[in-house]
Amino acid sequence: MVQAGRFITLEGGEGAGKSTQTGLLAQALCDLGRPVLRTREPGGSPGSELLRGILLGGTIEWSAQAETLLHFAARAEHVAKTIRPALAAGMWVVCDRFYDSTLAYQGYGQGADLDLIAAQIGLLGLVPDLTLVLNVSAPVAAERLAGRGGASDRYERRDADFHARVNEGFRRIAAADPARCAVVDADMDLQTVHGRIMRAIGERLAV
Ligand code: T5A
Repeated sequence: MVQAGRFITLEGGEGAGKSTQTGLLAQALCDLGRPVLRTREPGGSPGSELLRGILLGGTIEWSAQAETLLHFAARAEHVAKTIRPALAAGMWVVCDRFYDSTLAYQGYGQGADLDLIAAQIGLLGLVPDLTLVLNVSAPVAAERLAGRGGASDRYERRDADFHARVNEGFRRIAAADPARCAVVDADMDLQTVHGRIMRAIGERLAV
């Protein structure tokens, strides 16, 4: 019989180091002999990657409600085509961002109706087993993003007040659901943060 898979999401503001930590976590789980699927949002399936291009690029300033629904359209496709089949096959799915990002960015950041987002989450019908919320201070995040270089996307170009609201949103989300969310201090070096993530996984999921 195929064992049930696990669904782990990583969340946080810009420069928190989610993408890097998603990679380290996926590798560590592989090393422990788990079948792992690493994925990301927006994206993670062909249709969702198409919507990612629309959401991150371009010059259209969507209404907060339209932007919320575009993220959920991408997510519905990602869940149906990638995440659910992997979980059904017993895989550990490690996902860089999920619905908490819509709550934080479109809800707390852009002012979209939080009840509308909650309704979309309900329709999705998939809750992560564990959400790691990476918490980084603004100066450290700014230094990392400057060090990384490259072109900024539509969200990174928003002002400091927007990013402060997003970070406050993540704090509220984690505080409201401590059974699902583990807050990880992400200001330290890569391996220290990775160690904290592995400790949180060990405490909350049987690895
Ligand atoms: N979005 C997404 C919404 O608005 N609503 C939604 O519903 C969803 C799903 C996605 C954007 O879409 C928005 C949020 C985002 O703005 P993205 O390109 O996927 O865009 O961007 P991010 O998710 O923000 O990912 P980034 O790659 O830009 O940032 P990360 O993942 O936080 O950081 P990472 O790992 O790339 O690291 C950044 C740099 O810092 C270094 C890394 O090497 C890299 O150079 N670094 C560290 N350096 C020192 N010490 C550490 N501990 C470090 N960790 C990382």
